[in-house]
Amino acid sequence: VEASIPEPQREAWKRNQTAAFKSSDEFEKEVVRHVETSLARSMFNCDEKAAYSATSLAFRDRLVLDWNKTQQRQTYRDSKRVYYLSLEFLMGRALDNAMLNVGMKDTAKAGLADLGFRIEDIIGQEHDAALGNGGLGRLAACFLDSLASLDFPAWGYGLRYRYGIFKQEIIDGYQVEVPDYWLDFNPWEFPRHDVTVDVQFFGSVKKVTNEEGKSVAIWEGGEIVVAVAYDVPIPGYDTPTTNNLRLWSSKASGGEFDFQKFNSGDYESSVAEQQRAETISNVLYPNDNLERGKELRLKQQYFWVAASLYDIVRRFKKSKRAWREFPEQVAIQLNDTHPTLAIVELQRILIDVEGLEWDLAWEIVTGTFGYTNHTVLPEALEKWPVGLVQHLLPRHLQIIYDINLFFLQSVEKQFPDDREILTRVSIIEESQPKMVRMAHLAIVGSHKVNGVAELHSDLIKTTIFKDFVEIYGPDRFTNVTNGITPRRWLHQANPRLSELIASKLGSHEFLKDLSQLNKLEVLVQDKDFKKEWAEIKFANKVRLAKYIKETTGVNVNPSALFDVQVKRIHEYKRQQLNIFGVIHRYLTLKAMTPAERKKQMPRVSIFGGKAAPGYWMAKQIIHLINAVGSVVNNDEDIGDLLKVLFLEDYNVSKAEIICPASDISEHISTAGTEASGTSNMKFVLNGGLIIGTCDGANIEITREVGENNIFLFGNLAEDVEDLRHAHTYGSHTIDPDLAKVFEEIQKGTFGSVHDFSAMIAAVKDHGDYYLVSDDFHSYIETHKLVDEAYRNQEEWVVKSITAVARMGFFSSDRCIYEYADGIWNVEPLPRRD
Ligand code: 73E
Repeated sequence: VEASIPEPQREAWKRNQTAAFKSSDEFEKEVVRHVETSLARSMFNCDEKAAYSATSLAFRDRLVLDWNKTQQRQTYRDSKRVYYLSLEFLMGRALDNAMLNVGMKDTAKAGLADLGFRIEDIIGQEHDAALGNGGLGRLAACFLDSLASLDFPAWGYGLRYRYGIFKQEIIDGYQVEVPDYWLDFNPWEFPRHDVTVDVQFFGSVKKVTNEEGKSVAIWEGGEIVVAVAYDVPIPGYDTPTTNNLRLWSSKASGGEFDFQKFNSGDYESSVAEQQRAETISNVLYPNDNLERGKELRLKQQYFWVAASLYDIVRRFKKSKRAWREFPEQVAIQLNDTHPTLAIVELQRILIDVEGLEWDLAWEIVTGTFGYTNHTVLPEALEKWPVGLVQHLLPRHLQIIYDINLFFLQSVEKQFPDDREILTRVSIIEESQPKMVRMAHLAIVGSHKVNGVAELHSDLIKTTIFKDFVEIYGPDRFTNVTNGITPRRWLHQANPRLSELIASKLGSHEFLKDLSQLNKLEVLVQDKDFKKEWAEIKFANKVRLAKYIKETTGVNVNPSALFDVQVKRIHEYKRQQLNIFGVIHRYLTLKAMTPAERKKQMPRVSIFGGKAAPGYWMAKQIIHLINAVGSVVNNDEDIGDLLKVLFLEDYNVSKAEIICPASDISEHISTAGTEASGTSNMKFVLNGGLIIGTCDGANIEITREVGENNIFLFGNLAEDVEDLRHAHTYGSHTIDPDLAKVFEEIQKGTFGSVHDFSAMIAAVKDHGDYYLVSDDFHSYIETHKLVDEAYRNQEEWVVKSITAVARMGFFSSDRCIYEYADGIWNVEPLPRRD
């Protein structure tokens, strides 16, 4: 349909084109206009929420102009695009980010002040967009920021959950989950009621012979759920490129409800059908590093994958190119195995709908997809019962079996004498019930598989995917070490540090080329610079102390050493090791004379993070932290020497306050379990040092910042297996200091002996799978080194500056260049003025 305006009328359009505001006066005009028209309010009822809404709408208008132009340019140039498929996008707040990325925060600040508002209060009104659990979802958000900032033609595809990750409340020391209804007022999304896709579920497959005598499959019957697109503009930093994040929402195919059923008196069933359809995009599964195999989760996956692929294929077909060119125009990255059905869906579209031959279709499919693995934890590896897939997606199961057949045939040819390898690599696990192994399907259907840090990428090649390295050779496997966007995690979260750096480097260019931070290193001798550096850290700690006071009522001394562990609660991340260490510190302090105590370094131990609602042990860990806090924080012998806090509802916007305020942060997973970690990078980039194990990206952080600027401890990944074996089959002795900690807990010092007994038993009686006891001694000793190092403030600041100067590698911009080069084969598409 021709919708474009005819030539003679275009002059009028050009004359009337919307212009973005350029001054604070123009910005104010826009805000007032939005208050008065979009919100139908006036200066007599404009609260902070309304001012936030109007400010966001003013910025949204700006973004939309750039967004439209970017999309027009990308369509016109028709170069290769990247599609990032992720079930999670942990975006956090958008307004502050939009203001900074378009370079208009100062303008807005002045304008808002003139209208009677403080910009921080306005920014603080926004509800986080929390469509993710943790690192995997936040990584997707950082990648979107980098893709736009580097001018790549790229789209994100995800689900528009009505409920994001739950809000955490702590009641009597226990986690309580409250639904996160975040869509009340969301100015950042554009419903596209005209962009819909019908997604089919259930039904059956019929084989028929077509006119050419070819047997073709017809998938028929079942039910249709409609996917509606909601688009979110993603502004790049210091560039007009504004990319698109498309989130799908589900609705019943009958529209509001089925009128026929309604008229025939079957009102209830028509409403029920609508509700069933809407359920699909209703809620984010709150599990991090855990797959529970729920049917609705598989429905979510297919719904989102089918809608996204339909959209991508539709866009490709507009270019009228030959199908073989598809991989030259389209790169699709699978963020973990969650979107693996996309491989099967594209094969289905090509053979069943477009009539391509299997081999050509399969070449196109494998040329298109890349797969990122994020975890080796067995409980997180996705498997779906064959019966469930058969029921929900009968045609897809057939295609999976065919993919597997051709794959196993080729493996058999390659290794004719090895029957075992076929069982090991098969996409179908011959268990009771049979399962589809999604990681195997993802590897077979992609041209590149990558891990997210060097150790992790090596581990997958030598453990879970070892056979596939034999089959495909090492080149199919690669590493892209994770990164973070310096725009949000330095410039936005720590404006004073960002400005100090900019003043020394002469510009803000480092925000687009983080390697420039290395020019700071010569300044470690500059007294004034060091003083200012330390002052900024202190000011950030004062800000956090104020937040702690407001939210917990506890006074903390900002001069104390702030020790932070904020991340999802998981046994492998070992918050239990941390809290046992805190108890050890408490007991040590209690055993001292007042004179000895005076010589100790004051500590504030800060915890935060959510436990999956069904993860009982993680919830007990939260409970113990809170229980220890209420004893220690009220102990007069201890005073400021030790405070223990659990900060409720850790999320992206809270991380922006917490990261800049840490002196030391903890990244202490059992070696070989944390694929990368990304908060380690955020803390170091903000001038905090870290205590960590030789795991994930900690190892590369050490390589970059130098061993003197990080506190490493604990057993190495290569020794874990033997240690575990020894726990189970040898004699298992518990570290004596840890044993004392256990005794104290069991005495009831922190209440609830019963509640905490399982945590102790996991170490003492159940094989200490996470090596808490093995690492306890070196953990405690390393904390002593931290205390000692912190006494020498002069030296500490040198370490802090040196580490920041060497963090350039961990920008997510570097990741995007590596993906673009090594996996996607795409180039940026900057504006040509
Ligand atoms: O080490 C982190 C990594 O930094 C890893 O645990 C996390 O991904 C981060 C980004 O690469 C991760 N999350 C999940 N798997 N790995 C996961 C699995 C299932 C559901 C939700 C999240």
